[in-house]
Amino acid sequence: MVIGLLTCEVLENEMAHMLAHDPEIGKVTFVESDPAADSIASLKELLGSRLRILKDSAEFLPEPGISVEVLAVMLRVGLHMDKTMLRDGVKEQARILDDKSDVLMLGYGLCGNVLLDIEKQLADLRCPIVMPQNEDGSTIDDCVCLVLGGTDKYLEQVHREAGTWFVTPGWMKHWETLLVKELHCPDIATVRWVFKKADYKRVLMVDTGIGDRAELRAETEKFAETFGFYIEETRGTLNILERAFQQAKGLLNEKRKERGDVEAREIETEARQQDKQFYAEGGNTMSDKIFEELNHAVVVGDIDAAGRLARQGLAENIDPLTITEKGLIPAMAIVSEKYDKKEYYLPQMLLSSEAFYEAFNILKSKMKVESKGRGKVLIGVVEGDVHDIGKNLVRIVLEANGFVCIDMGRDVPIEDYLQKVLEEKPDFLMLSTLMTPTMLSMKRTLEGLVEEGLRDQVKVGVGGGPISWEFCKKIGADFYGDNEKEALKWAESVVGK
Ligand code: B12
Repeated sequence: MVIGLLTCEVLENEMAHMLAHDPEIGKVTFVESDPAADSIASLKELLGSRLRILKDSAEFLPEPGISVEVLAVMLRVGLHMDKTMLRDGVKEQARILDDKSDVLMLGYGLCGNVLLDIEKQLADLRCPIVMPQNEDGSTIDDCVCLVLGGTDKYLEQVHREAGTWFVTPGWMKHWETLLVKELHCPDIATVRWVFKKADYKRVLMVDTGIGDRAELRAETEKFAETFGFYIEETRGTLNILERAFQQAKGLLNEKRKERGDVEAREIETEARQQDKQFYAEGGNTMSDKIFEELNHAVVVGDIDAAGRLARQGLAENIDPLTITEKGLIPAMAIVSEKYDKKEYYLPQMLLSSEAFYEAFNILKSKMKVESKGRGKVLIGVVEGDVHDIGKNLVRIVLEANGFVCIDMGRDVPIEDYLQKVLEEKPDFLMLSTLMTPTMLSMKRTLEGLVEEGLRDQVKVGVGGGPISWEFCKKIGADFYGDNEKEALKWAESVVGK
């Protein structure tokens, strides 16, 4: 009987090691694809005649007389950069493998909750699905968590130093693809700049004991030197991966006994509400040259021009609020749209944000707004997480629309939020996180507010890739927003437009 194994290429070394050292596996068939090329080479060495290579999984036929056979497909690591691509890629390949297998193992974690409920979404498949899990039975967060040994170990490390780049053989091999190609950074200097912006300091080498340790260390040293990080090492584990594979084999045995089709269940549809046209279109017809040029400067990320044009506008006695409304807000809407359409990537987004603030800070100093503006917002990324691009975008849009924002930054300890709520008495507390392990910090911040008797004083909004309305309600927050426009819409509805 057949275990269909669908895995990300970042785990190729771990998978190859696991398959090669399991004596129960009679045959491993690898479907040839770009990402699989290297693993095939190392598997050939490890598996010898137990390895078979096919061009297409459609050609696969199980070999008679073999009790455990593996049909493996590897997907490229670059899918991680785009939520829809990753979800669709995994779903599509799982469906193909389902046809040829008895049990499916997904060599993936929640990956920022992109694969949360994937079993439900694939409920119509014949095969039961197994994914690597923490000891408590929850799905593992991601490949880093998998080799570290669980969410607790991940949190321990990010709380020690949030600005950590985790290194496994897979991450080390693919860092250039991920950081240069997929993030669309033109060169290493831009990657260095992205890391610097996020305050990265440490590279943590996770040694699982497989592969060539000296080679991994040498590569890690090169990486650390390139980006000016210090290196630490920690012991990793393959236990979680192996446990999942044992579970898949267990299910194979059960199936062998039962042999019967899995009842088809309804596929749960994605219910993400797409925001409609939000920004007023009429406001975008720029007659004034300064507005037009300022918009252009922000869109192309020309920091100097943005500052110069803001000053020029003030010198021509144009109201700073009008300059913001006509020269900056439409620009950020364009940037956001370009990002959604994949015309822009992170470096461009960061540059446009900087150009925005260059102009906005000049204008802000001349604005006659009440000290609280339309409302006071305390905003930050939760403890343990340094992903801050999304939070910055939310802040920009709120500030540009007259809200006063106190930016707490990233990796912010819970006590700091509580202290600031007490001191500043904001109308809103907006919390962001991009990683599933640090969703716990979000929950704890809400608990802290309740414990300190501060919960009723402030409306709490939450957001970031893995967050959902369900989670928002579970932790007792008031609002969840999928993007900066929703955040603004909510804040406006609370304060009354
Ligand atoms: C860019 C990025 C990075 C950059 C971060 C640069 C920076 N300054 O932020 C770099 C390359 C440095 C990086 C590092 C790492 N990353 Co990273 N990264 C990403 C990536 C590709 C995009 C995130 C992003 O900026 N998106 C663009 C912004 C505009 O979107 P956004 O953040 O979602 O924000 C919008 C909404 O969510 C919402 N929103 C956000 N906050 C809030 C708040 C409120 C209140 C509201 C209402 C709305 C709201 O509005 C925003 C604007 O529209 C994601 C994958 C993905 N597609 O999300 C992975 C991802 C987050 N990273 C991931 C990982 C694993 C890592 C590393 C651990 C890798 C490693 N080997 O070390 C490290 C992190 C270490 C650490 N300690 O934090 C995983 C996390 C998995 C998990 N465990 O949950 C992800 C999900 C990739 C994946 N699919 O596996 N990363």
